Amino acid sequence: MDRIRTAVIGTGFMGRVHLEALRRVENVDVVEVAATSLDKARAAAAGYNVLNSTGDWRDVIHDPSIDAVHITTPNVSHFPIAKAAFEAGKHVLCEKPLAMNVAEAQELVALQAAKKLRGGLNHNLRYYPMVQQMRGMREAGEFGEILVVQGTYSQDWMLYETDWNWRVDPKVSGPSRVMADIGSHFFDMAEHVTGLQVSSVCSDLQTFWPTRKQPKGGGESFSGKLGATGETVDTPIVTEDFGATLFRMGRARGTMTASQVSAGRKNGLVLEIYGTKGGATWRQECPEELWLGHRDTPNQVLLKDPSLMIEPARAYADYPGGHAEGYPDTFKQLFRRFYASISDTSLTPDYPRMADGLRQLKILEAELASHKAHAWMDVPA
Ligand code: SOE
Repeated sequence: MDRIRTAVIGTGFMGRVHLEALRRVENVDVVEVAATSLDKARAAAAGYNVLNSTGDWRDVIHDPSIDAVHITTPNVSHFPIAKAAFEAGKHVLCEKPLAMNVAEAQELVALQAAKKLRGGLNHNLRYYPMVQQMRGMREAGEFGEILVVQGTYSQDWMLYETDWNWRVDPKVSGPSRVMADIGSHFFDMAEHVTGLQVSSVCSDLQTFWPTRKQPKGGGESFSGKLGATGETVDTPIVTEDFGATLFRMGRARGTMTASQVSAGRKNGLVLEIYGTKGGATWRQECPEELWLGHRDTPNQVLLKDPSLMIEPARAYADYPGGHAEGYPDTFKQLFRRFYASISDTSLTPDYPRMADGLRQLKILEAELASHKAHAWMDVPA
């Protein structure tokens, strides 16, 4: 099998997770790391044994020997980098959200199709084995017709006025924070698992901290008590700390909340689905378990074990029962499938695509419009 030469652009929390996961993809060599400074790029490259580094992402784009790029930079640069990469003939795996708005995302979807390149979007959370088990069981009809979809994505890392990260700046992150950053994971998973599409939304957003104390030296994601200390500037905040959405998926009905201020919840994505024959609940904080709900017999908890999983889901579990697979493994599963589709152009992509990124931005724009108008909004197909 030909080896694929790839580069990672961005060396924050996500860049490091991508670099690590890429080392677990058999036919890929990471040949360059790009950051906003050469020093940062060198430090990340050294940590993952990558030979080349640059302080300018354009060097990667202009290198004809590079086949694919991973974009793990703050949101505002996803669009220009992805556009330049497609124009230069490179496959793109982009962090979410795909772009700052629907119009940019539409341009990327069209460009990728015109160039006949592969484009993946990192909604990695689909690839926990027990999420695939839930999807496989739903496809096999085990829950019957899905009636109710409920859940949350709750975190606490932005609870205090002193918590700071680039995601609070709308010029860098976009007009929404929690709905774009984590609400989008909930909806991607809800649609992926149920096979239904969100058709309309009614949303309420809240910014609890109208100003935050911005550290003069910047702040890291999830730094919590280890966060920056020292001089700060009081900075006005316009993006939401919390959001709630009522939604319709055709005949099915649902509710979700997304929060970065829920004390004690570290990465609490919960998806509950209830159908005419049974229900299921998956929790990211206990990802190896799937709760199965029954009306007339005792409920069950299925612990991940490939030998007990439904056939299509088994391929997403690489370890035996009792050998936990977690967050970093979801990246490995997604990247393997992305690179397999580059090696074998006849493969139908089995990973979130540019179109899925566009879909999430359509849901997001409907949520923002709904909050503003205090009204239900339809989500265009
Ligand atoms: C921050 O809220 C964040 O890192 C998200 O950006 C990720 O997508 C999610 O997986 C964990 O939380």
